[in-house]
Amino acid sequence: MIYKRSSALFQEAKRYIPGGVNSPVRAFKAVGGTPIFVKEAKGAYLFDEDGNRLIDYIASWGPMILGHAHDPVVSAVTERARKGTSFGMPTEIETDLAKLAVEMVPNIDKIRFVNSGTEACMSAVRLARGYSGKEKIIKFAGCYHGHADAFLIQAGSGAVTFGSPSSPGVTQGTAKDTLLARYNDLENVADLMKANAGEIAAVIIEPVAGNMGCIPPKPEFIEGIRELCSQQNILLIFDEVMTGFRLARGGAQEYLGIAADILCFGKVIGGGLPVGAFAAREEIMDQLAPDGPVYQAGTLSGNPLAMSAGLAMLTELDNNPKIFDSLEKKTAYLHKGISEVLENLEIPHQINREGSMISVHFTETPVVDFQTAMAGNNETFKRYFHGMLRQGIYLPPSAFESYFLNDALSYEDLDATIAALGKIAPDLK
Ligand code: KE4
Repeated sequence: MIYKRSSALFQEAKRYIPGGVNSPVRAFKAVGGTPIFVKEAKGAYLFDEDGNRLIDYIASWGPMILGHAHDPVVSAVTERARKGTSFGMPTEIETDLAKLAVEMVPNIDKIRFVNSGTEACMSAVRLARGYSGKEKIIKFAGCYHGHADAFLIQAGSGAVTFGSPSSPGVTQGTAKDTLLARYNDLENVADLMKANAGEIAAVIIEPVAGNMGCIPPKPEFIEGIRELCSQQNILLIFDEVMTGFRLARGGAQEYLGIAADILCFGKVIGGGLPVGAFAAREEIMDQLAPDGPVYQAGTLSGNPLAMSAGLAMLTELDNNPKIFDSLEKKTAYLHKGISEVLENLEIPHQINREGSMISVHFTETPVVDFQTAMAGNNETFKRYFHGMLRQGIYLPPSAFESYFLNDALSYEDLDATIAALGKIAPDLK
């Protein structure tokens, strides 16, 4: 593997773009080295600027669930672009995508499109506060809901505490309204609710966490939160930016069999173009401007070009519901293969998997929350990441990310991935 051109492009990018990237996780800070610049992609393969072909396990961090440059999506976008890309006026295609999403996702009557998962989650929290008249929210350490101020909060000292800003620029004023809980610890959530009775507008959670690596909810955890929220008149927000249209046709609500009050989407719903969305039952969504008092807006929200990609993507998924099972089977196959290689070499590891989300952690301890995810051996992870990259396998460049399989991956690709691990695993001991 040579990365000469990627390295040169990265140097030039750093002259004009902070850190040389438009999103920090792409910069390889967690694993070292310089990021790979992609020239193009098709199906399960990335083709980088140095002519290397890489088997892709991030799928643009989720959106490319059917593989890159999926023909029906490409044709829809190409055709639509010829008619104009954005008008700042309503178009029929927005209603077409809204109707399909409402059909596919349980417990929602209406949906509002925005331009990213961050916007979706940020708007969902404002809506929850506006609808309930309460100001505090509970989020979970290690869960990521985008870079809005209310979410960039780390736990202070102690197990149950008010958050403190985890980024300069986030004010104490904002932080005081974000309470932090531990994922998979229901008692912790109940304690927080008790200590802030009557003040909590919503709990926002990744129903299957993907930003600490993949962390499945323990049995009864999400159900328990659902019950607590219902008993205490707190809205439950499922951040389904990752899980939506990936874990099942109806996302995590269908997969887990639990109803949330407000849903956030991103990634897959845009088919690779910038689309986020938030949705709920009518009495909540009708609080939104222009009919309701809760303001939310966006110049490019629902633009027909992005809608055409999202509509093509969701139509493909809706017409081929077997894809969810196919993806789950491929992920289970990969899980088994990786586990066998690492077991045989007695390399301490945990593999977390839920549907087509999976992650590998180099630690003896089960990874069930942010703290146990942090305990993973990052030096081993770095060797794992770069070893696999040299073998032509592109994994997420951080131990705190989930892999996202795409259905263009063949079993030969999965075998090649497992064989690559077999080659580099002795270096991980
Ligand atoms: P965006 O604003 O990046 O579209 O979505 C924010 C977001 C919200 N909720 C969840 C559960 C998410 O995973 C994300 C974004 N995911 C990261 C990957 N961990 C995006 C990659 C990046 O930041 O470049």
